[in-house]
Amino acid sequence: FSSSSSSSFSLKHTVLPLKRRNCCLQTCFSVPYHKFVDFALDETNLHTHLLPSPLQEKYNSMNSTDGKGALNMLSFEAAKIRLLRSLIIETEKMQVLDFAVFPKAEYDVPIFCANFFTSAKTNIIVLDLNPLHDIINHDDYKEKYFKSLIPLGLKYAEHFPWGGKLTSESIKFFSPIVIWTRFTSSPQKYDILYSAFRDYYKVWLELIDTAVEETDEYQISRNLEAQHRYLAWRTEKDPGHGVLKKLIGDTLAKDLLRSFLFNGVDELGSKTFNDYFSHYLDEEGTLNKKGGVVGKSFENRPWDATGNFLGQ
Ligand code: BLA
Repeated sequence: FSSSSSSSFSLKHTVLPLKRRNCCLQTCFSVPYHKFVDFALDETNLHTHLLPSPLQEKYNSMNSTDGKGALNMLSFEAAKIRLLRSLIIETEKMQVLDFAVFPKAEYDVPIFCANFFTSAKTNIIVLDLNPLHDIINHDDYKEKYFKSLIPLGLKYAEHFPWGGKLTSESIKFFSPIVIWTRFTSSPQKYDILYSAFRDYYKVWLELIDTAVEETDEYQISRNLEAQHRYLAWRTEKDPGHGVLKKLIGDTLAKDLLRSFLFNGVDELGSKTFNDYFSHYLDEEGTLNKKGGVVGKSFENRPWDATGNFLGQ
């Protein structure tokens, strides 16, 4: 547990009381997610100039209701980045990293997404460059960003087997190089995960670096709507909701989701979840919280080794 290596950020997120660190070490599943965030911030600063986001003032650190857990939040923006934000949760029972970077609407670059949930028993991992636009039906967008990345995906698919069935809608937000996996905790796995995180993040930085600013109003509004749709999906359906609710209560959890994690859901567009995902409405027209209409699918990785989609 080193403290922040990004000296330009004298932020509170790495300063945890000693007691908390010891208790993490004793449970033997400790994984230093701060290290991941420090890497990402340092690396981003090699490419662009990060500025603290206005969100930082309100969302920085808080304790769970029972006082036994800590939530640490960071947020920044940059020339091409609307929002880079991270949430780290540390309790006696789990550690969570939710790290995402949202490009400005002038760029159709994928959204960087790292969601790692670690408990004593298991790890639930999603690491991806979430495509902004449909890649299952639109080869041009897939070719533009993912064709050259397939070997990177294959390299890690070897270490991280497909995590099994997932909410079927989610697959549309994932790229052919998504790492969706579950594993039991081990230091070796975390080393590989850290390596994957660094590789994926470096690749994402290259994409945003070389991205050319869109000037066509129609394309910008398409990008904006795609981001808003993504935010609407995640605000409503993120499997982390339940955990957050337990930790900090319903009101704070909702606020954290809408205003911090998926910031923009109330500002970037006026469509609702129902407008975007009408197939989630059940016969009575109420929101089907369990997603039962669509259900879970994709027992196995639905892309072949060349990046072709094999699902429906
Ligand atoms: C489970 N998290 C999952 C699953 C996915 C994701 C695919 C498998 C279960 C399912 O699909 O219903 C993650 N899903 C995503 C992501 C996207 C998506 C990243 O659609 C992006 C488009 N997970 C978190 C956080 C917590 C968390 C912050 O990201 C906790 C605070 C917990 N995720 C968590 C837990 C489960 C889970 C506890 C298992 C519970 C379950 O299967 O519903």
